[in-house]
Amino acid sequence: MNTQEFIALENEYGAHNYHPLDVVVADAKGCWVVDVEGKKYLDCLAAYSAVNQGHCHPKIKEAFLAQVDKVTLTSRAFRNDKLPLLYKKMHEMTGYEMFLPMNSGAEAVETAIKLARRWAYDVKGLAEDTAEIIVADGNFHGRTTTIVGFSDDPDSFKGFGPYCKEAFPMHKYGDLEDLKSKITKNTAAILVEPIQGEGGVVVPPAGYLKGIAEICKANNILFICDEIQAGLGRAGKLFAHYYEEVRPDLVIVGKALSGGFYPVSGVLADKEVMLTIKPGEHGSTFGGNPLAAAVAVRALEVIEEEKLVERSFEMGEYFVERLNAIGNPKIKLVRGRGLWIGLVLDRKARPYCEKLMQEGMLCKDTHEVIIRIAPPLVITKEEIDWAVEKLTKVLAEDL
Ligand code: IF1
Repeated sequence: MNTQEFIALENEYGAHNYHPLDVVVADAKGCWVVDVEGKKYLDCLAAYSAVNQGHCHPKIKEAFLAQVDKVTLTSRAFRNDKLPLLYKKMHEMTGYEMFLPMNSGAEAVETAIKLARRWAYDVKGLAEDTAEIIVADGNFHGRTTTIVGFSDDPDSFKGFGPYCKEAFPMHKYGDLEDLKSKITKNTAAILVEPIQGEGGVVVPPAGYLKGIAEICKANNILFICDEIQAGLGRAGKLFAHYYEEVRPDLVIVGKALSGGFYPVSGVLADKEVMLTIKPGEHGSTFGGNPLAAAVAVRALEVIEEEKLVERSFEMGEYFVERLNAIGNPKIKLVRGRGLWIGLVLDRKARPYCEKLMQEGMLCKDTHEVIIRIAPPLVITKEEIDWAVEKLTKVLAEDL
């Protein structure tokens, strides 16, 4: 079948909940994907940062295949011989006392919400059903009904209500004074992304995360940091909140935790918070299964062995420098951290993403005018040069 046939089949029988670029990927390795016609593309989205380690990483693949030969799923009704190793690895890499594994990012966010509420009732002493979790405008934390209920993007929330708005007061992202004004005696937690992805790679003003940590400490509130997309090297640090030397009470991880082989997510916290949830009170059939754990351990080891965090920082600086040097007035701003870059245009970005696709480079537009560039962290200088050449050429056109 060719590209058009695959697209026709998908449009006929698949739900229309996405508007993808019309490239049908059949093969991928490292930073490159190949479509069904055999055309190669540089992947500058990296599956929304799930393949930070590069597509089909050979070491993760080896761990995946070895585990498939042993046991893939036990459920948590029994123990397995891989999950403890993931717990240990998470602890050693991050310093948090405990980890609670789930599958998708949204599930991990839900888990953090439940942990924060339970902590608020059992430890902080709030009255049952009164806990408030402050969120930010422009947030993106997933697609479950609770989570879309505190989104301010109509595409996310409209037509899926009713919601419990009072439980999630919203403050202006980056504005500590506004945040303070939203705190009440019932505030249990503050939930933010350290950098907003869907918002268009929005880096908050310096001191914002530090300010949140101080406000949380002063008011006995939990700081929840959603590192699902920003974390595990994407932003040039293991976690994006390291830029401000804060230690959130809960850190949510996902995406690159499995290098794209398998959905693996979870929440990091210390015992005071984690042990508030008791046996039988939370879980998931697939969460913490041996295949997920084996893949996640190897995915984390690859980040360390290949120094992907440091690479992201260095290559990100180089990429931004080269983008700034393009000097095309259509580029209003280049922003981001590490290999997570938003190219803000003075016009609609989608036609440029489509043209880039024709040139062999895959990027995703967001918020109309922003081209999001987030390649696998294994990208080389030569590949960045190649990408800049394509961007220079395409942006010279009036689309
Ligand atoms: C889609 C964005 C990226 C996330 C943060 C939780 C989740 C996500 C910070 C939920 C998911 C995705 C999913 C995606 C598009 C996407 C995205 F543009 F919306 F913001 F990556 F840039 N927290 N992000 O970014 O994780 O349940 O999806 O595993 O296609 O909807 P999930």
